[in-house]
Parts: sequence; structure tokens; C-alpha cells
Amino acid sequence: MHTMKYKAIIFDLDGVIVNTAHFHYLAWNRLAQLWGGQITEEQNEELKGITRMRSLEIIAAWYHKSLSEQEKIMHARDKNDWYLEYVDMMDESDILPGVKIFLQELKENKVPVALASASKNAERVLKHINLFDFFDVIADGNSVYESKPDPAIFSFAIKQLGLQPADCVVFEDAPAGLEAALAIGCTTIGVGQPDSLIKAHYVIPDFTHFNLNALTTILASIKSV
Ligand code: B16
Ligand code: MG
Repeated sequence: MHTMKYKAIIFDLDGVIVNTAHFHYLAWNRLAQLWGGQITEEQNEELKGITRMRSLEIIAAWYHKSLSEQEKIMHARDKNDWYLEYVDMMDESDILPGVKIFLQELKENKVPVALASASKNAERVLKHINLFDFFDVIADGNSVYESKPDPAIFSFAIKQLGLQPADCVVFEDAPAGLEAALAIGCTTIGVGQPDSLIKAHYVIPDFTHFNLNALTTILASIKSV
């Protein structure tokens, strides 16, 4: 047994750095309401980490809607316009607890940091909350076509870092994201409730009091991966 060593940290965005999930929910729910329904909390879990188009297809299936390509594009555009109304009101106060201090520690210790988010709006969000400059690599919804749980977004980020999956620790809040990172051999730390993140090597509730020391202790407890 040996202690796992990390060379880089990869962060998901929604649910890890900020709670944009709520804004995605409000925007998708507007569409569901037009179709005479409401998206439940459980259904919303299924949409976490999933690309916009794939999410739309899933929601359309819930309401038994068969959409033409043109209709899909129109609904996805409407949803995004609604979503961006919320994003454009975001500022530093929307950063989840402990995240900025941890990013500052990573920067001081010259640990490479990447973002791997399904969102096409990731840069816009990071700029609103003033965290854009903390990232050496940004992999987002514009980088790859495939949706998590496909590992393409993580492979893209890791290639840009010039590293191997086994060198990277991934922080994820969504089952689809964990599945993606695990499929290629990253070490995964779930952020949130353990019961919905059972696949993760380890789960933390959030980044409150989290630091490199805590990470080292966690990686030692995970054993050789
Ligand atoms: P956009 P993550 C994901 O972000 C969200 O969890 C998911 O709900 C959303 O549909 C997806 O981004 C695409 O976002 O519509 O902005 O391109 O968790 O991968 O950071
Ligand atoms: Mg997420």
C-alpha cells in the first residue's frame, strides 16, 4: 500500500464552486411549466453535470414531447437566456464556502488547477465570481461534445495539463461526473451528501476548513489507487 500523490486538482463548477444548479433548475422549470408540469428535486438530481442539449432531451422525454431539431434549439436557447439572467446577477458572494481560500492555497503552492465543467457558460460564471485567474486549464461545454458520464471532458482537461488521470484528484458533486472521472482512473472526492455520491473515493460536505493538509490525509486514507 502506498499513499496516493496528486499532481493536479480538477474542479467541477456547478455544485462544487458555485450553486448554479438552483439557477439551472429555475430556468428548466420555466420550460416544464410551459409544458404543464414541475421538475421535482429528484428529477433535478438527474440533470446535474449533464449538458444543456442532453438535459433538454431528458426533460422532453418526461413530458412525452417529441421535438424537431429546430424546436430543441429554440427551447435550449430560451432556457439559456433565462439561466443567464441569474448568472449575470452573480458576484463573489456566490462562491461556495471555503473554495476561494483553498484555491489561493493551491496557487501559493503552485499546484496546477483545472476546471472540467459541462457548462458552455463556465468562463462567464468564473469571471462574475472573480475566480477565472485561478485556473491553469479550462475544459467546459465548448471543449468537447460528449456529456458526463462520458469521460471526454476530464480527458481533455488532463491532456491540457500534460498529465495522466492517475495524477489528478477530481472534486465533483454529481453522480454522472464521478462516473466519468472514475472511468479513466482519477481519484475522486465527492462534494455533498454521501448517499448520492457513493461511488466517490471519499466525500466532503463542502470546502469549509478544507486545505492541502486535509487532502493529504484523505489521500493517505484512500490507500493505493
Ligand atoms: P450550460 P457542471 C453542468 O455544470 C450543470 O450541472 C448542468 O445542470 C448543466 O446543464 C450543464 O452544466 C450545462 O450548462 O447550459 O451552462 O452549458 O456541473 O458540469 O459544472
Ligand atoms: Mg456539478
